[in-house]
Amino acid sequence: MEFIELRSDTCTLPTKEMRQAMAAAEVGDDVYGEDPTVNALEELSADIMGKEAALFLASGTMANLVAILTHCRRGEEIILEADSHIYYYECGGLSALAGAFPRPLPGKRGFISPEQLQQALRPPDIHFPATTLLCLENTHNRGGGSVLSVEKTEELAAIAHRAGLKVHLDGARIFNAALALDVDVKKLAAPVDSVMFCLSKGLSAPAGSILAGSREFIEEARRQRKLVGGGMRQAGILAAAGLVALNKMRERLHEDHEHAQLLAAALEEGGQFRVEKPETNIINVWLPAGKDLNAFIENCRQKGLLITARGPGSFRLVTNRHIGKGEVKKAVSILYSALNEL
Ligand code: TLP
Repeated sequence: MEFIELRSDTCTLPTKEMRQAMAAAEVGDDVYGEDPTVNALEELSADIMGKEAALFLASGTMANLVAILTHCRRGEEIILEADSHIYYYECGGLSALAGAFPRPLPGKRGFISPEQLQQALRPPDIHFPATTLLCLENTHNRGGGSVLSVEKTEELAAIAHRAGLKVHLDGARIFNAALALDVDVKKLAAPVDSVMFCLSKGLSAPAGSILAGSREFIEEARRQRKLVGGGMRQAGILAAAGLVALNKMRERLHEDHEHAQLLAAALEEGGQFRVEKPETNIINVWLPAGKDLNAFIENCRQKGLLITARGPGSFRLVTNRHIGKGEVKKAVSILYSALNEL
């Protein structure tokens, strides 16, 4: 059966151009810094983010972990939002592997307020861990692809910096955020010390994420990447697809946002689901009270639609390159028939 794929934009397949670039990629040993394609991808990434340097990593999870290992020592406290990907979906790696101590704050659609951050900052005292890092996420995954403005990013980063913290931005979908805000992505990255973004989500590369920051930060991050086994040798094969992703695929993300709007509006029209208004390509949806979420997801699968649970009674739809207007229409009809059969 041909499935309609709304589980995640991570499921996007590489384009023909990516596969050709991968086959033709010039490669070398990247641990020696000798892979020209990885070097080109890192240079382009740093340039796009407006940072001094960048590093290619296997995944977004690894890039966030390496950022934390580079910014923090064991026992230090990280302030982050309670639904953030780093806290919620990364196997507790910040503690298990980096030895950091998380201070999760509840946010609104993924974002904490400047007041909350201010209140969470405690004066130096031997009872408290040293707080050294603030992590932000833009767009926010569990917030339903919600977007943090340049001004809010600046405000939160300024409070953190005044208190001596560094700021890391999980920008897995930062190009979606920049598009929704109609700003250059550099403006979203400028207030933070490090930024991570994924090549393998809406941009459709088969694998890979980038961490960008100051030259000094990236030099140390390169060592931390080696520590976690992330030195990948002839990684230019993957970086070649990443270059196509950055050069060719950013310009089509607006289609995913438009399809998310269409999908949300059509679902809402039926009146049975509670649908959160999408800001980018992720839609959070709630089933009517008392309906069995697992049975609903299985019904959808049997009818050819793939979706994922996000919490009790709630699921997520993520538009991506493989979803056009036809798929949106079909998905809405499957979602309603799957609900009516419960
Ligand atoms: N998110 C995945 C799942 O892990 C939930 C998805 O399907 O959305 N930061 C953010 C904000 C993310 O959404 C993700 C992936 C990551 C980091 C991790 O990236 P990968 O999957 O490359 O490790």
